[in-house]
Amino acid sequence: MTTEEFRFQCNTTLPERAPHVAVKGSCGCVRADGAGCFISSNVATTPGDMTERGCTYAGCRGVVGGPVQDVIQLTHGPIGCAFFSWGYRPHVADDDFHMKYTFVTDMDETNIVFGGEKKLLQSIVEAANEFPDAKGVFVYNTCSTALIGDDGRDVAKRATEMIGKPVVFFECEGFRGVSQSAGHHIGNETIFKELVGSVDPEGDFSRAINIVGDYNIKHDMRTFEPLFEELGVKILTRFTGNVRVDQLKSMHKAALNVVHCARSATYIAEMMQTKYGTPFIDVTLFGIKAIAQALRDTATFFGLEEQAERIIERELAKIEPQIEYYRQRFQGKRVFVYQGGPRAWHWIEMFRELGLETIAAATTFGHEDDYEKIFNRIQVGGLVVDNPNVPEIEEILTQIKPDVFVSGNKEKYVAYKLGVPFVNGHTYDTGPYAGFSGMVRFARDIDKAISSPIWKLLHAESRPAPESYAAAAD
Ligand code: CFM
Repeated sequence: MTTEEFRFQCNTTLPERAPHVAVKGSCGCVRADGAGCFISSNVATTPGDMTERGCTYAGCRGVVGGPVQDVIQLTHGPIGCAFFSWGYRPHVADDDFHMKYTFVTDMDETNIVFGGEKKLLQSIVEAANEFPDAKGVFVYNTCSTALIGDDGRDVAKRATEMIGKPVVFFECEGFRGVSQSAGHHIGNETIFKELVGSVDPEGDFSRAINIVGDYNIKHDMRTFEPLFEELGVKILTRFTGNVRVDQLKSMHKAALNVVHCARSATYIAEMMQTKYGTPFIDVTLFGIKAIAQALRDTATFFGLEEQAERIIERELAKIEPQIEYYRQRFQGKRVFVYQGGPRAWHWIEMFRELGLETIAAATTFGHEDDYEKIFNRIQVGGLVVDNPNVPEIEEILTQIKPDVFVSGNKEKYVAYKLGVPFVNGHTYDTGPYAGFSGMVRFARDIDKAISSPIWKLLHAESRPAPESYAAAAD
């Protein structure tokens, strides 16, 4: 079945889903650049829709605040909020403090009736005493504590004085936005207001950059940071992969912000530009052309073009033969990619470089600018879906039959049950996938998924025996 002929059967009772599904070129204009294509996005989920979205708290605690390695990450709310945001997205820091511990005020019925402020203050002090090496406390508000009106900001102020370390309160209660995307925004604003610029170290920062919007999933940073350093720039701060809280405080000293995840972190780059005049550039650190361009753009800013070309040439020579091997193997293979936001459009380019064709692309919480890029990059006839629910994902997998599905933990088992080769593009089962070396690893994992003999066996079970078998049996 081609994507143009495809219609979701599962949505007959949910007509609100129709504006969230589009096929590039279906209006007949067939513009290769996708300009004019439109899909409804970043709006509230329809009640009854089995969405896979996360909440505002998830975006703030899990994505932006969570990776900061040397602070206590404290959830002010019921224990479930803390448990389900713990370790789901691996924050790979040099020491794995956050994989070992999670902190929560554990609000129960009595606290909800009588208020949780006292419990919050006690929890902050107790945690700070138990873990004296921690350099501060990040407190995340949840739906329940916001609804009862706990004044967490005031508690944080008092606690800061008591423990002598920054206590940062994030007003990221789950219901505030339509998805985790609002939590990214709140995380950016809070860190900017509470921490950035609070210390002013001396030194030469004329060649200092911040890597903004990378979260060091399975050590992604190891693939590209040495290349930036080799250019001759100094990486001052990361926002927020493997970062220490003191590094966030001084990130305003950098000469340039290099922004990778445009969805989750452009906010802070824009705020720094307004307040401190720090320019920023948008880059993509996935894919061969993109990482080369990221190095070139950074180099151009500092006048280091020659070094950039040398590094790019060397790295390309290392990986090209391997990429070519996979390109041969991937001929004619089709991908369905479903990521949270930018990775969907980052990776359409990456797949193209590997000789794979993207037949369907979806995001959980992408905004209009993400979809513009998806429409621009996907081929004419490509299916684009905003915030797909599980029945929709099942239909795409069973009807359009991609050769490989690239998505996250939530979709992994749906794919396996349906016998579809799968690669975990969110938290990576192996990885890292960024940079030049990550591209080879990504290709290897896609190849392993597609070529695994398990799929043939699995489909053989469910299919009627081929005629030749029947003939042999006669
Ligand atoms: Fe940015 Fe991310 Fe993403 Fe994101 Fe995420 Fe992620 Fe993602 Mo999973 S910050 S928007 S909220 S690139 S956790 S590292 S993979 S959905 S596309």
